[in-house]
Amino acid sequence: MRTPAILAACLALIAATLAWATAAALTATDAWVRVTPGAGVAAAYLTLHNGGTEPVSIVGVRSPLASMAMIHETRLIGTQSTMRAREELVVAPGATVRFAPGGLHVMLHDLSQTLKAGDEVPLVLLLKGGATLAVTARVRPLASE
Ligand SMILES: [Cu+2]
Repeated sequence: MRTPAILAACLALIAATLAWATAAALTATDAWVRVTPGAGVAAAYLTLHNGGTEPVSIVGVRSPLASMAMIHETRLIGTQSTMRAREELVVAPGATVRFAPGGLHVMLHDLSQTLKAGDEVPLVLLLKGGATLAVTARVRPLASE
């Protein structure tokens, strides 16, 4: 009975192809980091574009320079600015999602080194299905918007 083995191999191949397709469809540009001196945390911003025909879900972020990284969203509730974690961020086919001060950002906690303008911060976006997208963000001076 060889069919199950062949079927399993086919499914594995399809899964691998889907994961690759997902990663290739999502592109990240304009990645940068704003540091607050002495805070031990920093916010990273970037622009995501889904050039594919399927939604792409981002389910996590990692950085070798931070012990913890997560997607946050800043919202104004009344006059109070609050941040909350986004467990999953879906980028629709053809959509562009812009992370920017006052909105979506990647929060970097417990930085392992002091960041200064011009430094590069590697980020890895974890996509649903197991694919990843590596991005390099450059540190900009504090006054940047
Ligand atoms: Cu935050």
